[in-house]
Amino acid sequence: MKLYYSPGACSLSPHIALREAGLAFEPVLASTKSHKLQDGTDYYGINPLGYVPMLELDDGTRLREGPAIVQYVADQVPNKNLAPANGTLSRYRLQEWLTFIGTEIHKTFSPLFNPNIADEAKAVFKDKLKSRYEWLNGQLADKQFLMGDHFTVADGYLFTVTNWTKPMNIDLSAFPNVTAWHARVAARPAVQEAMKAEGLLK
Ligand SMILES: N[C@@H](CCC(=O)N[C@@H](CS)C(=O)NCC(=O)O)C(=O)O
Repeated sequence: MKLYYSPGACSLSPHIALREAGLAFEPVLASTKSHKLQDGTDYYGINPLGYVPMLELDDGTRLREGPAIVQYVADQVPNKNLAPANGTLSRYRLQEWLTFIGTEIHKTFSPLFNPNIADEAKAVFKDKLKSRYEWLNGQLADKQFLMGDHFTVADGYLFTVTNWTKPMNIDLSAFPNVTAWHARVAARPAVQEAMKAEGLLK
């Protein structure tokens, strides 16, 4: 398999999932700025939407959208409990989390990276993010991970986007359950490996 990724982008989520799963894959850097691979290949020719992540399976099938990719990865290794079994209520709970992270957190961060958006507008998105982290802080009060005692691909996704609070100067110190959860996820060997491979950690 090939994972098209850009360092520190939302593709870190499937990158973490693949390493947690222990599956063999080739990371292929597709810059979110130049939309080119390192050998100069135009990434739009591979993914017409131009964004990462994208997973290419061994038979050449291409899968887009982070929440779909991480569930595909989790389902390859059911014994690792990276996602509850399909058809169970817990699986819908995981999808509830992945959708929340994608639409309420990930896509609220995205305008903050856009140099053409005014600071006043960015402040609105930052306030929305704070309200979502306040909700998460309550949800994580009595849990090790989003789904309970086990790490799932939802934790890898939330970890990835929560990393962006640092460059965006969003202070999470009012949300101690979130910061404790973030440190718990950061300490996982697979997460450390993924971060190192992307040059985010020494
Ligand atoms: N809907 C996509 C969005 C992916 C996305 O926002 N990717 C960003 C990086 S976090 C990207 O590649 N941006 C560059 C671009 O859109 O050209 C998903 O959830 O996988």
